[in-house]
Amino acid sequence: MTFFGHTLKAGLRALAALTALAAAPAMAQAPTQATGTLDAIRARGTLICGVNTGLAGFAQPNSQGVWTGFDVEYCRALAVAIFNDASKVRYVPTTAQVRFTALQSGEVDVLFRNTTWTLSRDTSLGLDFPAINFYDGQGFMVKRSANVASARDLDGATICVQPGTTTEQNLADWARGARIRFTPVVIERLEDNIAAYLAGRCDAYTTDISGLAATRAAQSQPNDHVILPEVISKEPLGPLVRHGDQRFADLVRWVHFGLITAEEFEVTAANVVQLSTTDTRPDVQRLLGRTSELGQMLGVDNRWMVNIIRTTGNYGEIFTRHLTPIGLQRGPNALWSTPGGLQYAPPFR
Ligand SMILES: N[C@@H](CCC(=O)N[C@@H](CS)C(=O)NCC(=O)O)C(=O)O
Repeated sequence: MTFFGHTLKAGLRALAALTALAAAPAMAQAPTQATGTLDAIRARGTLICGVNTGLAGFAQPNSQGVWTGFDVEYCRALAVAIFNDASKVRYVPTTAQVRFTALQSGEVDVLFRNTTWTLSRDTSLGLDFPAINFYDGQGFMVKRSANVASARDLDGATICVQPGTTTEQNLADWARGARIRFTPVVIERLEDNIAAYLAGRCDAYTTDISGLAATRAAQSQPNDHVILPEVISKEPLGPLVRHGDQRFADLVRWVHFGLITAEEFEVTAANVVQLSTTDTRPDVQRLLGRTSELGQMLGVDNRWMVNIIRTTGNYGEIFTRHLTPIGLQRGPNALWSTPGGLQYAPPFR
């Protein structure tokens, strides 16, 4: 099976046991819980979105401090659903280790931050994963000058890895299975991790392939770095909300499904306003709120999807704008109707 043009090794464990996460702090009572997250966001006038600390293509502030990227588009889409205004978002950078606490404590309303859905996270953190918006897998990056063609050649290597991630456990599991000895160099901050890899403190850097692609693209000479062909885990990435607020979870989930459905029906940023009055396909009329009150069922305006798509574009447009430039292919993130594609949305009805 191919996966981003890489080989997904059969038989590798899908859901790694996350010993570090099992010891996560108890859920704090989120201040927004009493009235519901959506009401709290409306009362505040701003959506607070937890993102990563800066990953090209996913979430990164530009020189003017404006955040852009795939994850950022999801925050903007959600703000459009709630306020019809993509600027009503405050971005809070979170490291791998603090992200869950930030959501549990109510410091952020939602996380759009390359977070892998696992059983232990789903059950032990007081949080929920409403959707999978990016199917990923863990890989390795090495310097081209090292002349390493396969992860099998990493026997005896030092490998940089970020703590509080699925990455750490996957690495240990994979090495055991492949009978590879390695020395982990565990560094908390993303930028320090990358600096250590670049300075030669580690022979390889391991994380989600998306993170490797983002880091590689951000280098002055991306071609000096090679992402090895092995994909050693499944990393289904998606947003996270607090457990127990189903209304808000539904909204986050259906914003994602709306972006997918718009791509499926070829509704784009350029044509959505026109199609919202002229398209005769019943599915499109419902999606765009012409013959349905689906928005109202979620607690937002019935034209929510028109407003979102004209602002962010559909899923495919978001992918092309932010992830194609960092070298990622659609792979499993193609629509289900395309060979190998897994992105699928239930009906808008
Ligand atoms: N998907 C994995 C890894 C996520 C992760 O945090 N990856 C690192 C390396 S790409 C990252 O995003 N760091 C960003 C940061 O700490 O700001 C998980 O959920 O544990």
